[in-house]
Amino acid sequence: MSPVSPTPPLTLALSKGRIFEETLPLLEAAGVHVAEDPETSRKLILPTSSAGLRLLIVRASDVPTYVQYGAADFGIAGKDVLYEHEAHDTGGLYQPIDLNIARCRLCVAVPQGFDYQAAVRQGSRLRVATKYVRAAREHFAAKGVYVDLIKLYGSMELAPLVGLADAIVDLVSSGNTLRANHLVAVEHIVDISSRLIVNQAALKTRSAELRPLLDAFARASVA
Ligand code: PRT
Ligand code: MG
Repeated sequence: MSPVSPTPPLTLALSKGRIFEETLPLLEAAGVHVAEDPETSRKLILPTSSAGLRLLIVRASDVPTYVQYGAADFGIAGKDVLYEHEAHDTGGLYQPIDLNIARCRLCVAVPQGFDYQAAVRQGSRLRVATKYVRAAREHFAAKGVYVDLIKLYGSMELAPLVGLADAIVDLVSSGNTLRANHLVAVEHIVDISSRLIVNQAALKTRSAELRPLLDAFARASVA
């Protein structure tokens, strides 16, 4: 008799922090428990109560890459991350479900007292700092506003305070970070939430295992 190799568990890629925390109830709805907390455990691969599912803890912006190359079968990523990822890489990713978690909005913000509307009316060329270069470029192009985009990888709120930029394009949820840095949102670009993404090959070859999880996530995310 030839030995039968066991099927490897399905691998779900996601980031620690808000996405991990808001995914736990969705996993519970699918009957899956996660015993370890990635904030305290240093493990990057977390087992679950299901032998058929493990979690891969990666940077939020790396989730689409792991799923696209099949290192993870599926993953959870914000629309902000997916939109920027698609700017340089398309294909290989199927996006079946809006999970409605980690909700926020992408906004243009400026220092309190800066007359953004007047600057736009006068056709001033604005310096805008952002991590979301594709979304920002398309937003200002659609409005016909001239901008010089400055790519940053975090703490965009600092840029206008130290003269690096006139404005920022960043995610806002409670608004506390803007307020604490004397900034104000002047334009709402788009609402953001997180989507489930699935590797296209895995969707075909492992659909029997994936389907019950996708169905449970879809039911729990509208509840
Ligand atoms: O932190 P890291 O550089 O590793 O990556 P990341 O910032 O992309 O990851 P993480 O875990 O912070 O965010 C993961 C995803 O959560 C994002 O891709 C968004 O889709 C979503 N999300 C929801 C948010 C927020 N809400 C949010 N408020 N991501 C970031 N923020 C930041 C925002 O950039 C700003 O600095 O929180 C600050 C504003 O929050 P408020 O509550 O003060 O308005
Ligand atoms: Mg962050």
